[in-house]
Amino acid sequence: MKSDMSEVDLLKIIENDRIPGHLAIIMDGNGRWAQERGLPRQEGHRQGVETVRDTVRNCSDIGIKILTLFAFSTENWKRPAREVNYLMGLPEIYFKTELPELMRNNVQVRMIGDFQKLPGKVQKAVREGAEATKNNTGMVLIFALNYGARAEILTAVNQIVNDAVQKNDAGRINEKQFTKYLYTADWPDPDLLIRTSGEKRISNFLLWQLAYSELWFTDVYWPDFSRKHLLEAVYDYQNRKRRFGKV
Ligand code: V0D
Repeated sequence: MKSDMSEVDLLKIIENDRIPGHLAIIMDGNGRWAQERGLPRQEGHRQGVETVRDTVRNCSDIGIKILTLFAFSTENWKRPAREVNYLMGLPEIYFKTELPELMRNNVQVRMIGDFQKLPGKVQKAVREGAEATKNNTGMVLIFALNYGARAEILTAVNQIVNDAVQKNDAGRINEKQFTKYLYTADWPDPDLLIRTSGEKRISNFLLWQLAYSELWFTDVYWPDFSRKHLLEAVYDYQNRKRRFGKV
């Protein structure tokens, strides 16, 4: 089943009880999408927000419980100042247009990443978006913003050391305890990771959490990523056998 995914196929996907509970996406290729059309990179990001809107709706529709979107990495600060500036306006724009539908669809919005180093307007938008949706009980939509997995792991290690020193406790911690120090402490690990735009790398995204996730790559640029591609990825996921290292 590939390019001609029909509504019947969609029903088969949804009736299958293996809908990924947690889907994570690296939304790559906005700049390239724009440049290939002779447009400024910003146009690609603007179009990328439209794809975020469609993807949130589609994921909520098919019963995904947690959707994590990699929106801005700690490396992205190295981009031209104009582009960074444009990106930092997107969370506010997003909530201005999307909040009513997020409420209608019962979506709760959260963020992971180094919050403190984001511009005040981004902090404000995210804080208000999270506050407005905090009682929603449907899909959890997590934006990774100013996020880097190695930094996340190091922050956890430093907190663990701090706690140990404070409690004068040289005991050892296990994996379950470690995960409580990560940004993602409240949620299970991703079942499926999608990366668009042809790169086959993890790029410092959720290194700990992706240990056993299924990975799905597509050459499609993020602005062109549609419901059809989402269903292809989920269909593929449903037909893989996850073993977690067992036989
Ligand atoms: C550009 C493609 C939504 C990826 C999607 C600040 C790169 C569009 C948000 C957003 C970005 C973030 C937090 C939030 C609500 C919305 C966003 C950035 C970039 C970086 F609470 N899209 N989006 N944030 N792009």
